[in-house]
Amino acid sequence: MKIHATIPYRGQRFSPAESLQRSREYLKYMSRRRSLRSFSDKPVPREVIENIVLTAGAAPSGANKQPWVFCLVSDPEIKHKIREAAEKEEYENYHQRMSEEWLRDLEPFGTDWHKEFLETAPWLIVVFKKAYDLIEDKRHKNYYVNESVGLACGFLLTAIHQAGLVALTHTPSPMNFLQKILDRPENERPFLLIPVGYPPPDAEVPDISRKTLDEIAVFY
Ligand code: IYR
Repeated sequence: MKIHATIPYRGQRFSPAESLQRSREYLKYMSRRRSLRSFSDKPVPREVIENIVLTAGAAPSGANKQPWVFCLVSDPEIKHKIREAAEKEEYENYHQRMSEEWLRDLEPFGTDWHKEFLETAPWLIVVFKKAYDLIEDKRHKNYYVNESVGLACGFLLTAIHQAGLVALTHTPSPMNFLQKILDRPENERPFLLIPVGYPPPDAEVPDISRKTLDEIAVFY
């Protein structure tokens, strides 16, 4: 068994006072991140998207298997196909598959089956999880795949915010149409569909609040 060689840790080091200051600033900065359901069609340079994806790829993963693939769609024809397929599923969801309670919970957000943003946003990032690796037709195990890919998506969202872009974590359901349209192999399963772009000039977001520390934290 070969053990990894080690290298010095390159993270920055701070005093407790600096940590306090930095944590406050980051909280303020991240608190302004919001999901948007409309996008400007202003182009986003490809290298910005590349950097965002590489940031996502820096997330931790089970046994460092990095069980993710990011499909980056700017082709209008493919976006159109994705929109059509997503709206078909969402129409069924809103008209019969979602429970009364679910529809009531969503009512304040004013969502419906129309997904215009899937064509307006200059980029669609379609995140796939690799249930297992396929190397030369041989299956290799991946571990904690949902946790790992969820973490990568978190990194992705912070990188999107940092670049002054906005996104929506969209989950059309079921979403196996993405595997077909993007011609992905059978070990890859769609995880999230994330339109990315600049916010439109007149962007509005729901006036919602976040839970307090008391509601989300328990100290022991
Ligand atoms: N996937 C549907 C419904 C939907 C579900 C939840 I939970 C949301 O937070 C938002 C929407 C849609 O995208 O409209």
